[in-house]
Amino acid sequence: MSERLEDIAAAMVADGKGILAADESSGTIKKRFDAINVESTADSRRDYRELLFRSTEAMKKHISGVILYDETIRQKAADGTPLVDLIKGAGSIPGIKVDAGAKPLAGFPGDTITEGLDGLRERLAEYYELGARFAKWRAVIDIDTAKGVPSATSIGSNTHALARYAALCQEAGIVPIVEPEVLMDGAHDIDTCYDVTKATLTKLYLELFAMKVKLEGTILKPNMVIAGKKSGKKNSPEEVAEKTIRLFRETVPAAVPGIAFLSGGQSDEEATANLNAINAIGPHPWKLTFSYGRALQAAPQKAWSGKAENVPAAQAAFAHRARMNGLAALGQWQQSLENA
Ligand code: 5MM
Repeated sequence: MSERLEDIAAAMVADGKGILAADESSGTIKKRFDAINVESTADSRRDYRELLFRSTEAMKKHISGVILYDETIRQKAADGTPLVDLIKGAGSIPGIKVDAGAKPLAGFPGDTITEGLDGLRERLAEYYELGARFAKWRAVIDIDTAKGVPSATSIGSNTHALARYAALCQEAGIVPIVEPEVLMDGAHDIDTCYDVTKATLTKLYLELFAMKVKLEGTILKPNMVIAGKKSGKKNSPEEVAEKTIRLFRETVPAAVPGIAFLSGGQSDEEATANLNAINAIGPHPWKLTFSYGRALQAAPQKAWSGKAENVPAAQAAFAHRARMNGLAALGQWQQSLENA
């Protein structure tokens, strides 16, 4: 495969394909495993991720790349094959989460800042050697309007860090996935989500320009424009699609090859239906696909529940969600296919 950043980025958003976010840090995967009564050990984490990467048909047809955690990029399958080789063997691209997580932003209660820039140049060089051709950095922007969250300082410092990360990735021959996640957890309405996401994306592209990042060699991983979960409001896929696309047309340059959404706690089918509605109102200047963690993995995790005899059922559940989202990335999903 070509090593040019723009070619890697184009392959990450190839037609009908999207990204599997399997980069849960140790604390997050423990939470996921607790929910299915599985002890989180290096071996159980390996077994679970191995079953995903060995879902060959789904990987080949619908998964363009996999975001890994530091532990996973170094792990070997039970038969000794490096997990990275399983991913490459399925025609998919290995990627790596390089941020060190969101920490409280000093002086701004309720805001966070994502850390991890120190030593990043050296870590990227090592990850390149280990096979990573793209990376991910997630900035977390919460919404709590009564408390003045997010502050302009939070948006400014998080987007500045994203731009510094992106520039270092490109220097290392690695495509940066730029993820400014405006959380869907709050009590806000869809228009507040629109306004905060607009402020965030506007500042993000100013920072990326200032840092001389080549947009053709980047992928944006944003939230959809949607009401917060605690608002109790459910927006129709058509409203989510209309507002999300209107916002991107105002803020995301056409030079960006692709936008790969996070699912953010939406249900599996909601995340698929919303992505489908977004693509159904195209054409758009960028590819629009998925980079889902929970919305791709909740079903296979439940089906697996830590038992070797459940591996085929878990792989079938993963293949189903990958196919549904692959169709949604083309605007060809229908509700009736969910039960087929
Ligand atoms: C898979 O979850 C990722 C890792 O999160 P932690 O660092 O907290 O363990 C997360 O960054 C994920 O890639 C994105 O948020 C998208 O995942 P969802 O589940 O929102 O689609």
